[in-house]
Amino acid sequence: MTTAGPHAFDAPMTAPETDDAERIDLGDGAWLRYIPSLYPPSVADELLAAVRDEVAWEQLKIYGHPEARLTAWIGGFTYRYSGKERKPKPWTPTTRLIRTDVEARVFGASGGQYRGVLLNRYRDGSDKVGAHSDGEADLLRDAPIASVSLGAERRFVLRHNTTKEQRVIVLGHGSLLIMGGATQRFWKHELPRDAKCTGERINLTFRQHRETSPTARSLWR
Ligand SMILES: O=C(O)CCC(=O)C(=O)O
Repeated sequence: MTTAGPHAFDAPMTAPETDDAERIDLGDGAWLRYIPSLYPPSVADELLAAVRDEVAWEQLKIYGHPEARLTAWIGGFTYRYSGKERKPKPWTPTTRLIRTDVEARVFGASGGQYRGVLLNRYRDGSDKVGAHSDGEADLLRDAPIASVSLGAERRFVLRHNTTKEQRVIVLGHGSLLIMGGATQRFWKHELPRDAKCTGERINLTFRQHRETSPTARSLWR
């Protein structure tokens, strides 16, 4: 496999190099950082309850079938993915607070920003998201995607597009997973069903969009 060369929209390789981050090198310029405790359990409990209450959840239909989870898109612009156009909802106090913490961990002093977050709410283990990559044209290529988990532990499965190599990470309450570099180009990820899981989980996935994107607006914040 070849590593794709530089690209006009390539993002800098940004990742927190801290002691509490588990570094996972996926090869070909793809990498993960897993921080098990961005938030201690008591704080994560409060954030889970607040996000659940503040956010206007929707159950979208794909090709006429309801998705097996609830979602929300928060940000300053319309997000196009999976053939859908998603109008944004405004930031809530708690999603804004989490965004600030995540930006500090991911970008540090470089001052990078996330201008949108896709939220997923898995009511129990029968909710899931199928294998996909977050590779929409409007996303800044190779920019770090930061995923905060609140609530029940779930298995997050990555599978390489050609070799089919598989990596599994158990995403814990209050954790932060960063997918960076070429991860979205060479790997797909999914959150499979888990018949044993009875608890609820909320996930916030922060993405960076191209400022030049036709869908980007000046209402970032
Ligand atoms: O819930 C998760 O951890 C995965 C969410 C996800 O894959 C996505 O929003 O693209």
